[in-house]
Amino acid sequence: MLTSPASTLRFPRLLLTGAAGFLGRELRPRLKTYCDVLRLSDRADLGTANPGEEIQPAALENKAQVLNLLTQVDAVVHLGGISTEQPWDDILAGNIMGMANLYEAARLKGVQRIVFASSNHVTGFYRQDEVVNTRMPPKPDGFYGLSKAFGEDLAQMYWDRWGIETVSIRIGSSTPEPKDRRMLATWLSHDDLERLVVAALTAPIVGHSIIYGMSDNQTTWWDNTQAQHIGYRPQDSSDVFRAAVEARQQHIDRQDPAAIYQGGAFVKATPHG
Ligand code: NAI
Ligand code: 15L
Repeated sequence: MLTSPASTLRFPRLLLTGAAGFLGRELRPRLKTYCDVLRLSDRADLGTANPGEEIQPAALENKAQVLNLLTQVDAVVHLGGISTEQPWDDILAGNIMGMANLYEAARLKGVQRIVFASSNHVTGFYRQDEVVNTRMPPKPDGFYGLSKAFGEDLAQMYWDRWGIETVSIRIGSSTPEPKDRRMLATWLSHDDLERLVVAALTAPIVGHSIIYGMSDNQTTWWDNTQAQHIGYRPQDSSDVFRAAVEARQQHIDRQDPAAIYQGGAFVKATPHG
């Protein structure tokens, strides 16, 4: 948790999808600071509601459930969906139908701002010796990354046609610490994740903006110059972990696609492992 909140703005009601997941559990107490009521949703168990929380289970592919979910909501932080390379049917349900249901419900219910957890795997087939900016064409490294590219395009269409604003955050690797050499470039601390999500919720005008979710890491493959209007200033860096990570992983196989491409092991992941 941040010692002082990243914004003084308060929303009457925020919706957090994917709230039972890894990042959802991390953001649940943090987002409560920025709203009167935090509506939590997932298809997995969310436990009991704390003060100021309401729990509303939903399957993202269920249009009626998602329509109900968006009732009387001021903004959405959308983390729900498949988060790794999985069989296509699961990705189709959670990330394709789920996104379409979410945005159509937002249109029907008058929700004006969505923060979409996209992924660095939208551009996972760029090489680790390239620096990618947010205007360069996608190069998804699998069906998962492809589904996130679809999500970003859907968000763009709902901005152009219906004026619903989105910040698509291409999250790198948001873990307590960077686990390997790749993550020295892709790491996003949980405190910086909070800063970024709050900046995306509160920036005055965003249209549809894309930003990479990374901390202030010395090594970086991503250029957020085109997203400065979001006002995100990372405060953490993977560099404090560098010596320990390099000591743990001294050898890199330079012929391995996982070491060549930004998506790492995702570039060779199959839905079956
Ligand atoms: P996670 O897999 O732990 O959480 C996703 C949640 O979505 C789960 O609780 C799951 O039950 C729920 N979900 C999946 N399919 C659903 C469906 N059809 N209907 C309703 N709920 C469904 O993933 P994590 O790590 O918490 O990531 C959250 C989001 O951020 C995901 O969208 C992921 O793609 C994205 N992201 C995360 C990164 C990370 O470093 N953790 C990196 C890049 C993107
Ligand atoms: C993602 O998109 C995944 O959701 C997450 O589990 C991490 O593996 C991350 O990318 C990554 O690239 O490290």
